[in-house]
Amino acid sequence: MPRRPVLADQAAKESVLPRLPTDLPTVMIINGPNLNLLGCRETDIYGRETLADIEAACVARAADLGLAIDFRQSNVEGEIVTWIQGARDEAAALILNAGAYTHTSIAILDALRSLDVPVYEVHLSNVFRREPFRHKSYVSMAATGVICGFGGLGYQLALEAAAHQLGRAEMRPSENQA
Ligand code: DHK
Repeated sequence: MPRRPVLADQAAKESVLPRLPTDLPTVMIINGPNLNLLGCRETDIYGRETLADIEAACVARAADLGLAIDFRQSNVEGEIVTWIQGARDEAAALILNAGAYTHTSIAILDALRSLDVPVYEVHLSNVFRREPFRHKSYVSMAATGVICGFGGLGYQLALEAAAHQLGRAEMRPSENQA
């Protein structure tokens, strides 16, 4: 059966995780333009995993790490800026794959600079092996760290980094077993 991409803004509206109040620290995960087309867009570069696959893997990993996630996607720069601003009050950390806005958006950089929570920049592809215009990242200028080139696994690595920085790493079941 062909894999269907997540429609634009579907990820925001139909998140696997209901937006319920939680006692767990929430990691907001924001995906930028064209990432709704993962799984059918330039699969030689981005792979066959859909955004829904990545979200499901993040939900499972976050549960292991004692974190909640709020997973979103938008093709609209201003909406991403508004979500980043919202992370000031709603999130303990932010994972951001800003797609092509990574390389162009001073508005996103300014919004990130308003945060005082850790920011993890993620890219599926290794942007440094690609065109020179992808080597410049405005997001990096405000990011705590950058993960690129590991496909969807990069999101889980970022969650792991967030768990360490938020003091949740001891929540891993493997480390709690006697
Ligand atoms: C995704 C995009 O859409 C590109 O515009 C970036 C990034 C790279 C990624 O690898 O996830 O240049």
